[in-house]
Amino acid sequence: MSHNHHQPDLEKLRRAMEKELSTGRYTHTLGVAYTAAALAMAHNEDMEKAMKAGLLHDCAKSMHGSELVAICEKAYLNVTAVERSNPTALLHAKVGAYLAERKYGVTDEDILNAIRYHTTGRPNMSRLEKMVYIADYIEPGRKQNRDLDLIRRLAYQDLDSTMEKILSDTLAYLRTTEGQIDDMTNRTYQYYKR
Ligand code: DGI
Ligand code: FE
Ligand code: FE
Repeated sequence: MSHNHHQPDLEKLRRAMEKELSTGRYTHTLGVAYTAAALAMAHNEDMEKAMKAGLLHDCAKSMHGSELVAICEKAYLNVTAVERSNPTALLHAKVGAYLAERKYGVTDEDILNAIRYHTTGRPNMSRLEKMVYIADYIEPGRKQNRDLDLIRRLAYQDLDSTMEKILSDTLAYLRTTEGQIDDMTNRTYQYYKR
């Protein structure tokens, strides 16, 4: 079969997300998928994998915190105290990776990790993981984040310094909120800090 037989696959995932997510979250999802694809073009990486990860990255985002915790317990996925304190922010990524595999049939471990680590990042990320993490932050629908124009330009030039900047800004933002900082977020920043 031709190389294009992957396309219906993407179209199927897009329709599934349109059904699953709120209008606003679906619009964000398309923004992340196309931004991840553009980053893949700029960095000579696999565009289709970037689209797939982008389309699925928030697939668990419409679930309630209690539901996210219940899925983790049922699937024997470890839930830390910090994750339990803010499941919507911190568990939708872990559960999203689980659903991407079990419900949406993704087998590629790099795509699953890009979904799993899209909120906190992790040390020594793959290029796909970094592109999805970054696309989530810079997609065209994002307007609040500081220095977005600078970060958007940097993203097409240097993935690692973009990670450093986003993590530094995210940690600064989190310190102004009630939210507990996940140890993984700190570790990712330490890793990418020059
Ligand atoms: O799902 P999105 O809203 O598209 O974006 P996201 O998955 O990157 O992040 C959801 C939120 O999680 C976002 O406001 C940033 C926040 N976040 C990132 N790291 C941490 C965190 N929140 C807490 N409490 N602790 C963290 O370490
Ligand atoms: Fe998310
Ligand atoms: Fe997102």
